Amino acid sequence: MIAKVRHDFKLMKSARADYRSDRWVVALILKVLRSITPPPHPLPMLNKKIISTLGAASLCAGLMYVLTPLSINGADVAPAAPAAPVAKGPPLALPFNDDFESGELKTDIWTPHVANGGTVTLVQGKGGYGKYVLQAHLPAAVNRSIALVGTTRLPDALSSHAFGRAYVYISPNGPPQHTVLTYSGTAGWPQSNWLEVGMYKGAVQTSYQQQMQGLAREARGEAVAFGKTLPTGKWFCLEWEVNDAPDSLTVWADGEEVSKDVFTFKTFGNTNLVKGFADFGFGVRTFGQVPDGLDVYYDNVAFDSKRIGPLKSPPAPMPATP
Ligand SMILES: [Ca+2]
Repeated sequence: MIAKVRHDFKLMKSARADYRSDRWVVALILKVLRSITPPPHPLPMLNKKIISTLGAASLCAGLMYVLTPLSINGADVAPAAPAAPVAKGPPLALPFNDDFESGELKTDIWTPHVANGGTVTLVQGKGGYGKYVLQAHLPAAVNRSIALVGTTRLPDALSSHAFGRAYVYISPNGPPQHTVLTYSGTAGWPQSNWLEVGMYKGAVQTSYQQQMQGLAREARGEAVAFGKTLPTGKWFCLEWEVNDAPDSLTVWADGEEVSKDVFTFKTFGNTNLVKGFADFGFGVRTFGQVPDGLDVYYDNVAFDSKRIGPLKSPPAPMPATP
């Protein structure tokens, strides 16, 4: 019961809910004021000011609603990043694993999706496994930066049901707004449909995102769920299971289940919403700003048709910075 109340409270706190609620309240206040202040009124000028102020606020809210991308707390329907050459090649063999020991991003597999100062690079000296890990970096105080990579070389065996595993280090912590870590969906991200592992105020936020190109505005949007807190400041094993029948997502952190949800989207139901996993991506993307910047490191990013599980040896800790 308590968990249900906390879950509902988080949903109510979502930007979309707050925003729509604000618009409804402003409209209601305007209606009441107009009904109780028929002309002539003892204080016509005062009421005129109140009504004109609220009217202006309502107009601004309306304009914001029109001009703001459809999903305030979720995916931006506008193109999120300059188009990069899409990595092409035959479907990847399973199980697939990238330990990044190539020292350079394998651009025949991974297509960078970066924008607004976000960067994706292979770096050394951060612990994990071997020499290299992938660093997805968002700069401080920049709006809506993106540092993701994706591959469209998923084999057909993963089209309706897939598992992923990655070693992840989040530094310094989960930002207060919706933050993306992985997506699994149709080709063409961000104008696609996908199941997402993300964060919200440091806890897991998973979602189904229906943003496929060509969809009507009312057919776009998201269904969101919340889970337990993710570790920060340490390497941990992140695992996820995505399923298109029903559309569901389970997430584990160091073997502990931190979220498990089935997504029902508007009137579209909860099965075959994605319509085939063909594009997988990871890194970090946030909506809003991160005051101190944000780094999410990855190593041994893997996917398969069955649960992969942790590696036999633990990752090396990240050395302390002098
Ligand atoms: Ca490595």
